[in-house]
Amino acid sequence: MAEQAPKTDNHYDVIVVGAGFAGMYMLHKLRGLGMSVKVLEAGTGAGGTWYWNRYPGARVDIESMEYGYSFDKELEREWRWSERFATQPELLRYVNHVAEKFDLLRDMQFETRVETAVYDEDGQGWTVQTDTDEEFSARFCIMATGCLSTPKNIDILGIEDFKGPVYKTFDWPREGVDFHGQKVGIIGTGSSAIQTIPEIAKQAAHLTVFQRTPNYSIPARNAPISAEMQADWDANRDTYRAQARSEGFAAITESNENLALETSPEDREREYERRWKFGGLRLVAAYADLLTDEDAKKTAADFVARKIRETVTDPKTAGILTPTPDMYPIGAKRICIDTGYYETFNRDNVSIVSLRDAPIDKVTENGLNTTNEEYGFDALVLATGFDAMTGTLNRMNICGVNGAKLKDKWADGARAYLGLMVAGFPNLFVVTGPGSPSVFTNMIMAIEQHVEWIADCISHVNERQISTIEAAEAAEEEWVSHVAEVASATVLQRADSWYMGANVPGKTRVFMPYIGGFPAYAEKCNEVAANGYEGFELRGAAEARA
Ligand code: N01
Repeated sequence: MAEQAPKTDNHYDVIVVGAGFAGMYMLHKLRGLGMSVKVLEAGTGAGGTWYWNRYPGARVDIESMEYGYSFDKELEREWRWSERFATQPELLRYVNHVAEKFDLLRDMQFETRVETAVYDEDGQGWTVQTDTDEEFSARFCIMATGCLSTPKNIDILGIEDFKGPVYKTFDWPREGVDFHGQKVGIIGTGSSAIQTIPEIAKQAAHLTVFQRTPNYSIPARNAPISAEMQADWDANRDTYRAQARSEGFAAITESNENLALETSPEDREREYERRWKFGGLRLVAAYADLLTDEDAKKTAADFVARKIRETVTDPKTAGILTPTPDMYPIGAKRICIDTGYYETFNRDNVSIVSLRDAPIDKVTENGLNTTNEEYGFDALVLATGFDAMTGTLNRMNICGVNGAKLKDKWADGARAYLGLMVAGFPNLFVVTGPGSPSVFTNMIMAIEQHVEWIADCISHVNERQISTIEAAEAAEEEWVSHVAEVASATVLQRADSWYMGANVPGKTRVFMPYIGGFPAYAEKCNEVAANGYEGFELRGAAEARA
């Protein structure tokens, strides 16, 4: 069949790629500036992460009250979360409510995956091409493509030979899956698996969990939001939001300057116990040295290990489920927040296989062989994770000045100034890009801060009739060094984590998020803007770089 020429009549002020929380707010904000905007999204609806990750048990790991958008008071007042940690269906209802309230859908085009984004040779903006064979152009292109949106390639031998269904947590069937009466295998024990294992176990005849590396998981203590909690939030919302923004994670974690190693074992135990009982992320924020000191981390790791042993009745299973400090320091892989995870291993219909002892040899027609044993099952679930932070952008063919490709520039690790813009790629913004706090914070707060900064920046550029803005090489270099320096002061680089790109074979090992804390980062962004976008090159129409 002859190739069709792409359509060319789609010009906008801004193209936003992705209709998750970032793309939705970006659209709303830019409309407020009177700009024409098109949002292009691969899914059939808005919601990003919460659109794709529909596996049973999927929940937010930040308290729902803190997770909703904060930019609109009326929205905050009118929306009622039903649980402390909202489920994916509730989050998707919220997404649709926001989309309707701000009339967002009319500028969104779904089932449209951006494949190529090319900086125009005349220096005036970007042209993107999609898998629908359409072409769109705009002065600005904003990648609101998420940090965990491209699954890593499935690097398991024989997976295509399996005769039964293979379900992926990151692309779960919209109609759901009924596991009743089935023998199920699941590969992976990261956050997704830890949330879905208890739910699948409730249905399956038998569930076999294949674990390569155990994770530290903390109970969410999820519960309905009580009338008292709702009333408290209604009365103090602004204070709580400000408190979240003042903390490193941009969430209320009761972080403080106390040091685990300067606290008596009894007081430390009491504090860990209090936070363990409260549930969620607070345990890992108990002491400032939990980020930087291996011995401090060991105190928290020992505490969680003890909890695992107390919960899991079979000592061998408990041993397999318990990470040890020689594997990686607690927190260096993203802490998981669960509902009944460890308890699930006390069920008769659940077993765990340690792939550390005997790795997967291959997947077969009817199950899986490790180097030791054969396992049979009817359905396979993959919870194998993402090519985080850079995967989506590297897979898109993004070409900047003189056709330079982003993926070549990032071959030895992502480079971006403030995680917002990349030298050589004028008028292209990234929301929560590598080098920004992003995944080390409450993502909604990080998204709002970036969206507002980008909108202000575009407004500044427009008011001064500047045609292009681009990160300066020197400023980018300095920021990338700073991100690395801050990370190297911690022990987070010791794990083979997705923060490091180490979960993807062949990916350069670089710590990608900025962990200097949300307040310091936001202050730096504000300073840069107040100083006339220091570290950026702003060019007028006459000097636009082609
Ligand atoms: O992915 P992961 P995830 N053979 O990379 C294993 C966010 N999130 O989707 O550690 C065998 O954490 C891999 O083993 P190992 C959250 O930020 C949030 O679970 O590489 N095993 C690991 O156990 C989270 O951190 C929520 O040795 C293989 C697992 O698969 C991030 O998303 C919920 C393998 C992958 O774990 C990613 O979580 C869910 C192989 N070939 C996710 N390849 C919330 O609560 C991989 N594995 C909001």
